Amino acid sequence: MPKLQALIFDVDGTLADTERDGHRVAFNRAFQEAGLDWNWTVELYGKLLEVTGGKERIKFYLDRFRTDFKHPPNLPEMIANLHAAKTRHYTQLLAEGAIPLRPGVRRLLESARAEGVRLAIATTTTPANVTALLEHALAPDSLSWFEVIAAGDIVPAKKPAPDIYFYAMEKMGVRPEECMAFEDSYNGLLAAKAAGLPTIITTNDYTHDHDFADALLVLDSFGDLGMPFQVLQGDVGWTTYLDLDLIRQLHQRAIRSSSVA
Ligand code: XBP
Ligand code: MG
Repeated sequence: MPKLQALIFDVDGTLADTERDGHRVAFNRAFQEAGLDWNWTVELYGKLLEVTGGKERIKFYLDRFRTDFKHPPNLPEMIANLHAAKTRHYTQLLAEGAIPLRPGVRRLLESARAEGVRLAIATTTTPANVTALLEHALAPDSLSWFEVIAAGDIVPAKKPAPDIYFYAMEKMGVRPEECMAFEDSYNGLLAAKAAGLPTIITTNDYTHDHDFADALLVLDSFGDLGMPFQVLQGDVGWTTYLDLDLIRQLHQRAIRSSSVA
């Protein structure tokens, strides 16, 4: 039976609640700086999250919500410039310590390292954003904790396409049945499942009502000592936080029931 070798983590919404107070704020700062009257409220941003990737999200906003906006001849360049400014604002916010890791994330990553379980990242966000989050919220040297950081435009098709997971697994030389994926959203779950990975979901304010029927387990957080998780779907017995023992149990269960490719 395949053994669990690697944990592959999504970033936004999974390692940290970056969307509402991080990405959204950074987009708005970039729009303001460019003299645009675009303002992404907390509620509107929830709808925009339907599309992953910042550049793709700006395009989606114009197509769906700003049909009045007269496209300049160089729209892709305009979007790329706005997005570069947004990345600058976002990484600045992280450098100021605006976004902490979610409960249990540090504990889980540290225990995986201690036990020699391999780690990787598979995210649609820009690589600079991952670096900023890890260095400021986890540890200055924590980029090196991850064997592969698969991020952003490294693959042309973003989540829900499985490509970013295929990329990470290929770089690590592991098979899907040797991994566990961690996601927070429907698009993320679609990507991981299409890559054949058993997936554990940790929900947040933007994603708690997504369809997670295909997930192995759905939690409201990874939980921690003194900060138990709520189990929204799945069976964990008496466990109150996600640790490697529970992940291994769930992995074996998934393999046995052949619910993964
Ligand atoms: C994350 C995203 C990202 C960020 C913005 O999705 O959708 O687009 O919101 O990042 P996931 P960029 O958590 O599924 O990876 O602006 O750098 O693209
Ligand atoms: Mg996510």
